[in-house]
Amino acid sequence: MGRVSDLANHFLEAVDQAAIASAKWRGKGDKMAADAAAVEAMRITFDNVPFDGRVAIGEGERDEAPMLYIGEQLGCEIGNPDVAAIDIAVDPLECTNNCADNLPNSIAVLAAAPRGTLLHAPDCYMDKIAAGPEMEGHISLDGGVAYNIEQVASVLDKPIEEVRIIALDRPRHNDLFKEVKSMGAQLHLLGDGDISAALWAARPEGEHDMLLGIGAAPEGVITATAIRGIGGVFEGRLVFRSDEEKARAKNMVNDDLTRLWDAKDLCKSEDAIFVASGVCDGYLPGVKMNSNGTVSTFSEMIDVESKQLSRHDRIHSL
Ligand code: VTB
Repeated sequence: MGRVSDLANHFLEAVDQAAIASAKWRGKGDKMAADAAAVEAMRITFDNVPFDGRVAIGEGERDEAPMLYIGEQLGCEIGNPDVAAIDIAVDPLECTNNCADNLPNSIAVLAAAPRGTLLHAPDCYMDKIAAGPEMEGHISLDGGVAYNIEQVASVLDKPIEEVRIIALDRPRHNDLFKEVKSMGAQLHLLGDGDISAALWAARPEGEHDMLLGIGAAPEGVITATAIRGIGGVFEGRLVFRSDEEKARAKNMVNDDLTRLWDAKDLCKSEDAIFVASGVCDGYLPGVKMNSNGTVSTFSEMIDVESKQLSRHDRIHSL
């Protein structure tokens, strides 16, 4: 039985191909076409991967998505008991809006882990907190905004005025913004892309100390996998916009509707991989179309077990 990490290069290829396909749609104002191109490129790549794969988090339910729908089987060894049975949480184009408008931080991204070890997160919101390894055991969503900011200041030994919070720029965060400002901490607002933002907050070279606020739940699972690998804090709690959303979630997470999930609850295995490839410059450099007809991609891989983060600059011939 193989391990997920044995297939790491295939996963890298899948995100690189998705990035290349969607990059052709940068700045054309058509986010649906950009997303569809990424999905198709990723789907084709998976067809040749020697694994028994399944989409745990994808483009939606089967009737909403022609490809990479939840439960879809992937790979060229489906059902073979001698190969690894793997679940994939995929966002073929994270920040579709930004790709359509050629703005920063659009990435093709996925997490892979043994079958059954990634939470089948419902398509709802998630309240999130993320920060670097030094904050482990010192912050929690349950602590509240003021407590968490004070803890960052205390653990990182700096004044509250220098604590840097990143959050999605959404009206639903107005109370959060008021609280951060009333404490005197720095607030950095982000149009889209809270996977990148959480990783900035968790990494020492990032320009933010903590991510706070509500984003999409499926992306929370992908983020949790990455943070398990690089170390740091990630917690999330599902947020529902309607009773219908809540009822759908109940089928997926049983009675855990109000549960506080940490990174190890969302990605339960050490044998997990996170890969991302830049589409538009930002968290990662975007795809470059070279003058000789080749294409350069810039991706990153995080291996949860070895705790290795590696950068991959690759040249593809079309
Ligand atoms: C956020 C953002 C993502 O979804 O999670 C968002 O980080 C959900 O929030 O990049 P809104 O409904 O307010 O946009 C994305 O935009 C796409 O996954």
